Formats: sequence, C-alpha cells, structure tokens
Amino acid sequence: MTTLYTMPDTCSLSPNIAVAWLGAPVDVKTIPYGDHKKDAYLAINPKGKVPSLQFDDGTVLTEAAAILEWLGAAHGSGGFGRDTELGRKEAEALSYMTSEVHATYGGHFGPQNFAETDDAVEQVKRKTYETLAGHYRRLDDTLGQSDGDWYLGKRSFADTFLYVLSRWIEQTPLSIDDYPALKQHRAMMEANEGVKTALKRQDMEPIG
Ligand SMILES: N[C@@H](CCC(=O)N[C@@H](CS)C(=O)NCC(=O)O)C(=O)O
Repeated sequence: MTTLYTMPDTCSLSPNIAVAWLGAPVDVKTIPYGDHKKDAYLAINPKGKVPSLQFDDGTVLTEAAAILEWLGAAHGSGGFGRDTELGRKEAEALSYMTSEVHATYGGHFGPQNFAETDDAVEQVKRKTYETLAGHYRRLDDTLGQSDGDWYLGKRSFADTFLYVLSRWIEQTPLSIDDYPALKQHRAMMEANEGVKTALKRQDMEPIG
C-alpha cells in the first residue's frame, strides 16, 4: 500500500489531512522525531525530511506540494483541477505557503544555518519574525476577503497547509490574536473530523 511518512509537529500534517479528507487508500506512518536522520528512513528519503510518499513499487515522492498534487490527481476531489480558476489558485497558494512561508521558518528552526555569531543568530531570528509577520498578515487578509470560511472560498488543500502554519505561529513571538481570520480558520479546522483523525495519526493535539 502507498505509505505517507509523517513526524509529529511537522508540515507532513498537511498531506495527512488531505489523505483523511479524500479517504485515500494511503497508510500514514508516523515516525518518532530523530528517526528521520536514521539509515532506514534515509534510504526512503535521503533528504532526511518529511513528508515522503512511498508507492507500492518502492518509488518515492517528496515535497509536500508535490504530494498534495498527486493526491488530488490520483484520488479525485479535494484538490481542484489545474484547468480551473480554483485549481490555479490552489497551486499558487500551496507554492506560496511551502516555498515562501515555510521556507522563512528556516530562520526560526535553524537560525544557526544563516549566521555564525550569537549576535548574528539573534538578528536572523528578529528578521525572520518580521518577515513572518508580513506573511501572516497577507494570509489573514486573503482569508478575510475569501468568499466563505475556507482560504479559497471552497475547501481545498491550501487549508491543510494553512493549518500547519497557524499552529506554528505558537512557536514564535507572534500572536494568533493579531490575525483573527487565521484564528477562526484554525478553530474551524480543529472541529473538522478529518483534521482530528490526522492529528491522532500524527500523535498531535489540537491547539484549542
Ligand atoms: N520543502 C519540503 C520541506 C520539508 C521539511 O522541511 N520538513 C521538515 C518538517 S516540517 C523536516 O522534515 N525537518 C526535519 C529536519 O530538517 O531535520 C516540503 O515542502 O516538503
């Protein structure tokens, strides 16, 4: 069976939720933190990151946006066809959230990768939170202006990644209270049965 590898508190929650929403025949396997750097997992994904999706024939797909793309294409509704306006917007939102917002979190999760001295590390962190504040403002505005409760008006995979981001804000000095649309979206996601299932599968709790 196709297997999705996840780890607690990571962005792999996004495809995990998508699997739940689609009812896709995908086995979700949560590995403990640390196992992602061990040989057994590195043989699956040499990048040593989650998520990874392993197919029956042993081939592997990495990168959250690509995995979501495949899930939508292979298992139908939940992702929108890329020939529709919603589909184009979903692709745009997922690219933005993964390649811009998630990537900015590099300065939070590993500031030492961008600076050599303690002072410089502090500066990287400061700039990271400034940049993240701008991203959260943009996400909150987009959500606030959407035609409905979901990020694109209708439920899409963009909501799964947005939920990851609205959880991570708790690890930063930023406050969800400054982003009311995101706060409401997070609560709505946590009331959703598919999200509850995905959280359990990944040994995670709702933020509440
Ligand atoms: N560009 C990748 C990023 C994947 C990624 O950074 N995953 C994180 C969890 S959110 C991870 O596995 N981190 C473990 C590590 O780097 O040690 C994607 O979008 O899937």
